[in-house]
Amino acid sequence: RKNYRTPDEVAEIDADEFEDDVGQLDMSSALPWDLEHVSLDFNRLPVDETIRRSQEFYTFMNQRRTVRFFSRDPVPADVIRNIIRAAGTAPSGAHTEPWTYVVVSDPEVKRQVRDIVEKEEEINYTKRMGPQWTTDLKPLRTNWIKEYLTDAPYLILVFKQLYSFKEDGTKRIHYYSEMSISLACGILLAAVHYAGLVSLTSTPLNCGPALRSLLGRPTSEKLILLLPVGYPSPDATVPDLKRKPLEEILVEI
Ligand code: IYR
Repeated sequence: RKNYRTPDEVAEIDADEFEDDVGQLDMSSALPWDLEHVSLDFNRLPVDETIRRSQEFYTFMNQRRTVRFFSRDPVPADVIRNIIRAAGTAPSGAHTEPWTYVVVSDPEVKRQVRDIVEKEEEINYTKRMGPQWTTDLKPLRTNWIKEYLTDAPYLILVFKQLYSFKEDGTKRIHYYSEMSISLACGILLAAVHYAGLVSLTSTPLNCGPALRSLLGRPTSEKLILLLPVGYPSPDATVPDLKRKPLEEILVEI
């Protein structure tokens, strides 16, 4: 077998994931060669029910808001586990499932996460982000004080696995891991919303390595999303944002 990739093969792999491991290609696929294909379990709905559901789901998802003010009220751990199960149903390149979800409820660890994030975010806001970015953000009234990181009963930290290892110890390439993890994050947000909880999609700049070490994750994993999850505080406010109408986001050809 050739130990190089054809241009077409290279084009199939995200540039940021194409590593210099072509010499390590081996014939053992990550999934079994003789993987069985079974009948699809599919329940076809009457078309009027499909129309109704599509409207209902849109209306429901349109009620989702990013929330920055959390109640300290507890949430059953099984709810969070089910939400993670739902995120884990996302499609992934070559079914590599390139994700690790770290759920933090320990108050001391939440405090340490908050310390790391606030320290970096203060530098972000005052030095790294620059005047254009901070000006663009002003209407959202964010700053580097992150009370939600200790108020919310759970922090979900989503890590992307850049690669993993097969049973025989060889490296398993994770194709399209960035897209796969993004899809999983979308499902995660929908699952939180469906469970009647709120979240805040936060991507703390420059905190990845420190949070990865704090949580004992390997260097093959990269922090993608930090999601406080819980109930909103009773006096929570949100910016009065409007979403683009369909005409602005849809092109029908
Ligand atoms: N990460 C910072 C800043 C921030 C950036 C964007 I783009 C936002 O939409 C919101 C905040 C923070 O969490 O405050």
